[in-house]
Amino acid sequence: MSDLSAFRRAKLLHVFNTFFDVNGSGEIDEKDLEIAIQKVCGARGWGRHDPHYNKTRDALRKLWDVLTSKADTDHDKQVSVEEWYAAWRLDESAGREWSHIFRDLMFLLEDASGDGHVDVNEYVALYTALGLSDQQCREAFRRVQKDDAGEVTKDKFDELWEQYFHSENVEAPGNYIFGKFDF
Ligand SMILES: [Ca+2]
Ligand SMILES: [Ca+2]
Ligand SMILES: [Ca+2]
Repeated sequence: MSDLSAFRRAKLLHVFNTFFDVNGSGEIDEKDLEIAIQKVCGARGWGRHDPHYNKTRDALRKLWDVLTSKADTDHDKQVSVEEWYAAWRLDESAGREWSHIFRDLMFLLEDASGDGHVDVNEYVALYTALGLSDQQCREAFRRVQKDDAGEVTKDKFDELWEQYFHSENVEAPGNYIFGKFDF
């Protein structure tokens, strides 16, 4: 993985740890998926009979399928950190088709109200559910939307996503889209 910089690896590892390896086992597997569904829906007050619950579960399952289809190259039904890095490197040379599917699903998850914008409450609710502190999330969101009016549209999200996953610029606002600001 020598051609991924330490900075980009740190950003990738944050998403791996926060979003996917929810139980901290060092690998992503189906157990993490179930916990993530419970955490995200629980934090938003969506019980099993809420239509939002099904929508979130379906989005997370799809995200999981997209992730494993690309990254689990040794087919052990787990994604290791090295497999995760390798998937991102491969995607860069393959036109980023995979990461764009991934990106669109992430936006669906973040925009809990479905109005096409991510606002501060949606952002903070999601990342605190995944274990980040409220204070850290608020500061990260403040930096994300520095030049905007307090909400992140899909177009803006796409731009920030590119910065997060592909930029070496430590000042880019996109570095803060996953609830963390101190890389
Ligand atoms: Ca795990
Ligand atoms: Ca694997
Ligand atoms: Ca929204």
